Amino acid sequence: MTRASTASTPGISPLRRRPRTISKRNSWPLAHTERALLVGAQLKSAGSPRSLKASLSELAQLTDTAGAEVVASVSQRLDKRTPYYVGEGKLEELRDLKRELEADVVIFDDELSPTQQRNLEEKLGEKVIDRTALILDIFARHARTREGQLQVELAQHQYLLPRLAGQWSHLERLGGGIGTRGPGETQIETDRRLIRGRIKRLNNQIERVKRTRKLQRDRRQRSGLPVASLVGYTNAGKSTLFNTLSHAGVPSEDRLFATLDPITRKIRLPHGDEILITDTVGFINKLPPTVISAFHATLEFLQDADLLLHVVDASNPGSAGQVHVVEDTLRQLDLSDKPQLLVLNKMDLVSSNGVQTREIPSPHPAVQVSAVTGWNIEALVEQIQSVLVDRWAGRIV
Ligand SMILES: Nc1nc2c(ncn2[C@@H]2O[C@H](COP(=O)(O)OP(=O)(O)OP(=O)(O)O)[C@@H](O)[C@H]2O)c(=O)[nH]1
Ligand SMILES: [Mg+2]
Repeated sequence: MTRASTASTPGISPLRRRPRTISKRNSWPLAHTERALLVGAQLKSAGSPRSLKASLSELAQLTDTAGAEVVASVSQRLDKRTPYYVGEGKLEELRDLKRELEADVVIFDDELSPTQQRNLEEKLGEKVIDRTALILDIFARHARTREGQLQVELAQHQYLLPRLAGQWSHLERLGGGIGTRGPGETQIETDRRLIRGRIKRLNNQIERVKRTRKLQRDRRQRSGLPVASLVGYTNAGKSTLFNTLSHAGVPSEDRLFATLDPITRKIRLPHGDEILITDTVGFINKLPPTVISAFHATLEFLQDADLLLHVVDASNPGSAGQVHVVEDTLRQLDLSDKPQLLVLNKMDLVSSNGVQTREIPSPHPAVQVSAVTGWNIEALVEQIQSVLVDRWAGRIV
């Protein structure tokens, strides 16, 4: 029973197999496009109906990126937390809706606790997924480099471990006896031990990759070139801007988390100075701590940046909230003190659709651009030059 529910969690590698094979077997799309029912809940004290709606529409985009079809979205504002994530009445409604719409999977817009997950599986049947598992599934599809793949696998195992532990303590609570002995019990213990061993090995492997990366960083530092790093909410246009600035052919897509692995290019500024520019994974609201910690090796290279170019999709109605999420994540990564420029991107959409530029509260200087049309890129480059070259000059003195 335990094995079945473990194996059904998308993006989570069943044990004792190589992750690549498994994630192919377990990730979307399956034989047919899966039909997904989305569920979002929010404590009334924790946010507005608008933020609940925005989060659910982001979940729909994530679901689409993962290759499933959204058949309905259900939301509820709650007075207090519940064992079923939503209230019991809503749960009945979900069960009926799932049957009626023939949904294959129910996706919840927050990380479910192991107990909530088990409770929901009991009520709704197989295939209950949370936001974290969905994000990990997308990451597993998009990781191209060895380091990216190792980090995704680490995050998946860290996500899985307490869930197995939860199932284990559930059996312990029954106090042994009929139905709790035998292969099931041994299996959970074995699984936990295997996962711990795998986590340890993954950490070692990541550590080795990190050491190689550090050598590259040292070499780069010796090259003495200043570094500008693109950061920002997923889909803000970082890779498009990277391409515009460096004439590289990095894939950019209207999809969340199109980029996962970091990339660096050298560019020459108009006055002849050379700098390095880097592109990396985007941030998202409710980015699970396991993902941030697993991606530490990738995100660590942001520490080397002399300037952060915080790219914002200015045409998005939720841009102010997205800026807030990015600033929060930068704080968690200890990067808030870095010099920063706010790059208000997609300005071509802002003017042509009559969308107003929104007030974005930020202490950093802002430049409006369009990475797609190239509009005002010179002004951005001027700003980059003035921050980086001044700093660089300051360094040699
Ligand atoms: N209209 C318009 N679209 C843009 C602009 N910049 C980027 N886009 C589009 O926005 C989508 C996302 O762009 P990306 O460059 O992949 O965004 P990203 O920030 O790298 O996204 P992730 O790697 O997924 O985090 C693509 O469809 C781009 O064509 C812009 O200035 N104007
Ligand atoms: Mg990108």
